[in-house]
Amino acid sequence: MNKPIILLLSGPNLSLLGQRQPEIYGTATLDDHVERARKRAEALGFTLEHFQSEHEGYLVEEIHKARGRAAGIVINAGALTHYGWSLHDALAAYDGPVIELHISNPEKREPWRRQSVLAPVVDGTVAGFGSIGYELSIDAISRLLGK
Ligand code: CA2
Repeated sequence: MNKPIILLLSGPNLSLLGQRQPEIYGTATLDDHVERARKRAEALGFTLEHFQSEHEGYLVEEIHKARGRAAGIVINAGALTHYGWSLHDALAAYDGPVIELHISNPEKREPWRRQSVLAPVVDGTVAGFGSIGYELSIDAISRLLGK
């Protein structure tokens, strides 16, 4: 039988992780984070799919495609977290559990990072735990699905 899918979405500039600002984001690359999430998902009986884009509309399209297909979504929308209203609307139309994920803790940073337009349409937020957050987010989706 096919394993349920968890979709991990990565927004703008996350492709640069590991190259700059290690004091904020650590030294791991996006591939490193995805592999941590994949290992955890597989250990819990899921298949992980990952999609990264610098463009809001491409992320919206992936959320649409996830409807009826993916069991849950983990999204680190990058700076779109703070103003990406089309992501808010797309997630509002998605039925499964959604976890908002941040490597840093936006609450401790600049004031403009303290607003998340995604927060009203997600089940919960994991922030400030660095790469551990990727595993915690997969755990949260699994628990919310009752596994
Ligand atoms: O802490 C997080 O995971 C963020 O979602 C990361 C975003 C930021 O805009 C959010 O406020 C919090 C930034 C993504 C990575 O940006 C980089 C820029 C240059 C070099 C490395 C990473």
